[in-house]
Amino acid sequence: MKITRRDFVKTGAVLSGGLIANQVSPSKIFSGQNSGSPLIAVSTWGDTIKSGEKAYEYLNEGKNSLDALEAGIWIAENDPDNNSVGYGGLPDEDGIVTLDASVMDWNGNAGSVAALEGIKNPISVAKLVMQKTKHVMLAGDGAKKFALENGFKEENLLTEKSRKAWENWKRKNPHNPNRVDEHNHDTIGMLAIDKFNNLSGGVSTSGMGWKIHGRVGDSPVIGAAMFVDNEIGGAVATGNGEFVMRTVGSFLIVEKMRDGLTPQEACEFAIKRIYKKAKLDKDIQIGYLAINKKGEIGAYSLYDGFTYAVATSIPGSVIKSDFLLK
Ligand code: SD4
Repeated sequence: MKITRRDFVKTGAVLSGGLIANQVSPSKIFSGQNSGSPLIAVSTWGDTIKSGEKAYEYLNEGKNSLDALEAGIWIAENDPDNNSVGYGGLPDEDGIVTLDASVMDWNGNAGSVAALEGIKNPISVAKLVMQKTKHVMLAGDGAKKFALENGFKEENLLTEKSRKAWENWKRKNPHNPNRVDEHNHDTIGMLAIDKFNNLSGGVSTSGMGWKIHGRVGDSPVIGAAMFVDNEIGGAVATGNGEFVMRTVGSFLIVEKMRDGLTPQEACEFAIKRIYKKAKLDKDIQIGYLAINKKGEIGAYSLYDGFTYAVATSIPGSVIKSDFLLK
C-alpha cells in the first residue's frame, strides 16, 4: 500500500498496521522541495515525533544530519517522562541511571559512550568522543571524566517517578535481582539525511530497567543498534539489546541493502535471523528501522506494537510497523 500525502499529514496519529513502510519514498512524494536530497529524519518509537520534528527543523535550515539528529535526540534525553532515555530513565538494580549512546556520520566516523552516569545528554558526549578523540567508545568513569573535562555538567538523572518505580520493583523482587524490565521501550534511534545527501545515525538510551549495574546494551555498540554507510543507507534497533548484539543487527541490515534488498526486506531479514538463531523468551520485543539513500524506509519487529516517527517537509507522522509473530 502506498502512503499518501494525506496519511503523512495525520500528525501524531498512529496509522493502521496495514501501512507497510517499504513503499514510503519521501524523495518522490515531496519531489522538488529541495536539491534532490530527501530531507528526512526517522526515529524509533512514535512518541519521539517531537525529536524528529526538531531534527527536521535543523535539516531544513541547512544544518548537517549529525547536528540535526543530536538536536532531535536532546528532546528525548531531556524529557523526564521518557523513562528509557536520559533524564528520567529507569535506573539499574542499584538505583543508578546509566546511559548508553552512539553516533555515526557520513564519513564512517563513529563515537559512543557506555554506562555513563550523571550526564543528561550522552548523545553529545558520544559525538565528542567521535570528533575529539582517536577512540570510538568510552565507558563508565572514563566517559564521565571525559564529559566533565569537556564542559558537561553533572546532574542527578533519577527523577522521583523513576525512583518510586525502582523501589516498587525492589519490593516485589527482593531475591531475584536479575529480572530486567523487558518492556522499557522508548529508546530513541534516529537516522537523518541532510541537503548534502549525507546520512547520519544516533541512538540514546538508559537501557533495560533494573539491569545489573555495569550492563552495557546494544546502543553504544557500533553495528548492533546503529550502523550507517553513506553509500547505502542506515539502520537502528530498539528492544532487547542482547539479541541485537548477538546478531549485529544494524550492520546486517545495511549489508543486506548493499546486496540489493529494500530497507523493508532487510529489516525483515534481520528480525527473522534473530527468530531463527535465538532462544527467545516470550514477549521479547525487537524492532528495526532502516532508510536507504533514496529516502525509502523499512521497519519490522518481532511482535506487534512497534511504532516509528517520520519527519519531513510536512508535519511528521507516526507509523505502525509490520511484525513477524502475528
Ligand atoms: C537496550 N536496546 O539497552 C536497548 C533498550 C531499548 O527500547 O532499545 N529499548 O537493550
